[in-house]
Amino acid sequence: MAMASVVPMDANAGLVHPVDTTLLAAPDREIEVFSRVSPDASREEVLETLRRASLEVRRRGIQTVGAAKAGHIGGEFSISDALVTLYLAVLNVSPEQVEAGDPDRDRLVLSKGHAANALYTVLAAAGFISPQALRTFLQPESMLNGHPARNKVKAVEANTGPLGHGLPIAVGMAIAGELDGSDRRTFVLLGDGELQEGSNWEALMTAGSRHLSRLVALVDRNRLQQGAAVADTNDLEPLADKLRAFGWEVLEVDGHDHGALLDAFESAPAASGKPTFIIAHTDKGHPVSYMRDNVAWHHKVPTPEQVTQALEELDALMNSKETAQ
Ligand SMILES: Cc1ncc(C[n+]2csc(CCOP(=O)(O)OP(=O)(O)O)c2C)c(N)n1
Ligand SMILES: [Mg+2]
Repeated sequence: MAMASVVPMDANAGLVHPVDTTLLAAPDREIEVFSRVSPDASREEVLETLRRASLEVRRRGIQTVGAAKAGHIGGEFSISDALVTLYLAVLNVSPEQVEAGDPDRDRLVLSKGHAANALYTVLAAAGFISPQALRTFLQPESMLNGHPARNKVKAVEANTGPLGHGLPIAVGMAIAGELDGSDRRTFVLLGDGELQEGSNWEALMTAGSRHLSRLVALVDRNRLQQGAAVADTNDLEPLADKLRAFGWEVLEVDGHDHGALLDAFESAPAASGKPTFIIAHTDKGHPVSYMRDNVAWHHKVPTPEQVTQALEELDALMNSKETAQ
């Protein structure tokens, strides 16, 4: 019998057990680890790194879901560009800061916690967890649960999964940052279907009335929730007007355009002193042809043939040097 190879979870010793990495099929290659973009890099270089990293993250992400036979690939692909932009070019957070518990590190809350696999893959690409750990996704005793758990992964700032909790948590974090006199920023990523949860609107009201200028929320506006369109379930429009009425600075961007995302994130804190809300227009499943904008892919599992096709499409985009838009 072959010896099982085991991933030591150094950063989480005592919290999680080592997991047998032979449980999930190995990918065709481990994900590349990108360092945070250098402050000296040109904008062109920054955007090229984000473009490549976003394709790599999707490549590895669909292999993980295919191997684990579970996941939320559509909503993982719609939020991948925002996550990559944040971890590689925006957030003031490093693996060392997380390890040391630096109170001034920026915070990110993935409120749409069902996209956990995208978060883990970006954390691996940014050096916060080992690329090999991705092979343990959803396995018994793995630190990589189907929804992010902060007691298992140190770089995870809040447990999420039940929709409607991340924004209220982030508001609390932003208030705590002000009380601490810290310059840290708090970012929270939401789903558009998630915005139907009433708890968000209490949190939006609190953030607006308290002028939490160092709080940045982004909604993954892919127009689809689980099994139906958002507009056919409980319409959010006119969303930007509602958010402005709640005291937020509102920006609308193409959520797959790294340059636009970068500019939007960097515009906060706004001169107005209001919290910033970014409506990121995206496609669920972007950019894979059979998945894009198709509600079935909320949590459908790709067959091995569909994984292969997605890898071919992603590799073609990687090689063509075109943007994936
Ligand atoms: C309170 C709560 N109700 C229901 C669910 C089950 N659920 C998980 S994802 C999802 C759809 C969310 O849609 P959206 O926020 O638009 O996510 P995205 O399109 O970004 O995947 C639902 C209903 C949940 N996680 N939490
Ligand atoms: Mg959605």
